[in-house]
Amino acid sequence: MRIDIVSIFPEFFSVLDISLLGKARQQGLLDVAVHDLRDFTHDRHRTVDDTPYGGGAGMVMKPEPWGEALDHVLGDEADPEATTVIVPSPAGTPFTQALARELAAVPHLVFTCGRYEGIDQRVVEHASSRVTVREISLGDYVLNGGEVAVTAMIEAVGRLVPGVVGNPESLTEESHEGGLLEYPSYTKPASWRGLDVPPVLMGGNHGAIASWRHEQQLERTRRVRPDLLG
Ligand code: JQB
Repeated sequence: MRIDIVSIFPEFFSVLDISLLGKARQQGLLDVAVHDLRDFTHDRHRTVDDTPYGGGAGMVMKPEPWGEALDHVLGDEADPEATTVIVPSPAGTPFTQALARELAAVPHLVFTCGRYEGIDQRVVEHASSRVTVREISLGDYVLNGGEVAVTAMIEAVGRLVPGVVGNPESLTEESHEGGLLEYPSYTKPASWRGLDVPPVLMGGNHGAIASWRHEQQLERTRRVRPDLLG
């Protein structure tokens, strides 16, 4: 999978050099390139923002640098099946595990990291005439820009790319894949600070363990996320 990121803070994404995604990049499973939006400006101050038409607080990102940056990363690509531009926004559709699965099947993802009050809406409109564009929100809270959201999205999508997570079974057993939260996990020692591991997990009865875990998933989901049960 090819991933391009455009941001005025390219150094933010050094985090992608480490851990699981860093290894996946070294193995060639993920090809990540980070681009500085200011490299696509032409004035001496490398200006990326301006005042909003219609008034209001804050600044808006100018369309011209974004247009040039997207022209650069998209090249002559025009297949809406093969390329998706992701525009993180508090006004986007919610990011979910199902959406992460969809995006993991797209060969080329382009992430646009806005700042200030966001990007001139015509950038979305124009890119939509060439490739698939999705405005996506990480969740219902306000961040200062797209970088943190993009990092979370790349981690969630990247680990679903075949080969990135060593044991693919660990992908299906976790929270949200089966529509339920995951069951609680325990490791050694069997007793710690007066707290014992649930005995069923130490009995070796695999049927009993599976039903206990499923019951825990249901109880936990009912208690903390009843909305998931519908
Ligand atoms: C600028 C962003 C998020 C991108 C996601 C999420 O856009 C704004 N509107 C009002 C106030 C502040 C901003 C700041 N901002 C670009 C940008 C916020 C994403 C964002 C997001 N994805 N919350 N905030 N879940």
